Amino acid sequence: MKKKGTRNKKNISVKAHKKRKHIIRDREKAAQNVSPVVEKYWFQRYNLFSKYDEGIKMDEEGWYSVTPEQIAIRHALRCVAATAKPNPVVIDCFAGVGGNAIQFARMCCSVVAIDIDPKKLELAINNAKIYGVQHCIDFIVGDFFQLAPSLKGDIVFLAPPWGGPSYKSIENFTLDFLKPRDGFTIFQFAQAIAPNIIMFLPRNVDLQQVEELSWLSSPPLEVEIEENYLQNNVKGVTAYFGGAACH
Ligand code: MGP
Ligand code: SAH
Repeated sequence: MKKKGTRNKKNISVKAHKKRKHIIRDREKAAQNVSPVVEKYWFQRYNLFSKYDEGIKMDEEGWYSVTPEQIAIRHALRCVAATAKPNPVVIDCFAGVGGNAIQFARMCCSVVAIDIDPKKLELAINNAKIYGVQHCIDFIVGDFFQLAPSLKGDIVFLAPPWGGPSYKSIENFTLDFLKPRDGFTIFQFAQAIAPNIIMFLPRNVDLQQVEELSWLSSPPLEVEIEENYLQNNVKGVTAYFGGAACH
């Protein structure tokens, strides 16, 4: 038989434990400058980078834009499968804090990581060091549209800005909403680099328009579209074109 009062004591200690956990978490958040916009992504930090606690660094745009690690691994596996080469050259045209570039490098790709924001690439270099792959990545600060004509590679990876977390309030996300230029323009610049293109897009993207991107080539490129899930939630849509599509 339980002694009188045991249950109450247990409840109190569970409550105290929960309170302590909250206090520790709040201190951690404060130490890492977690703003209200970033908070929900901070709670998903180990899905974004499994090595988060080893010193991963982010800025606000990095938090809401980084490709979750398992999805970035999927993109990297598909890159390797798309070429018969042992070290394919992947051009990550909007590299951000390195979520994709790091996984490409871990799969033995040679990576060119471009971002217009020098601060992003500082963070990406820090993050690549944590995964031990900084030596496999050429980091280039610059505007993709200016650099594109001088780039050569096997696969082009495009994860451009979607316009911030409010992207999801748009019912039918047409390619015009992509930043800093519309999706058709981004795709045309990518085509000049290689006919093997991977594009990471919002889950509410207009799929008809995504298919139409393949018509920008003659004959049209093969296209394959997949939804990317993480713990039963769809996080985005990936379109594979040309040699990157499954035949
Ligand atoms: P989300 O929809 O803002 O988060 O971003 P979540 O947790 O799915 O939101 P919820 O409200 O549905 O619960 C989901 C994922 O999309 C992020 O983890 C990023 O990988 C990607 N993503 C989001 N944004 C705003 C961008 C962006 O601007 N650019 C790129 N390339 N990816 C983005
Ligand atoms: N895939 C990345 C996230 C990319 S977010 C990751 O997993 O970390 C999109 C990035 O595009 C932002 O970092 C932004 O600075 C960059 N960007 C915006 N305009 C650009 C341009 N004209 N050229 C290159 N990069 C650009």
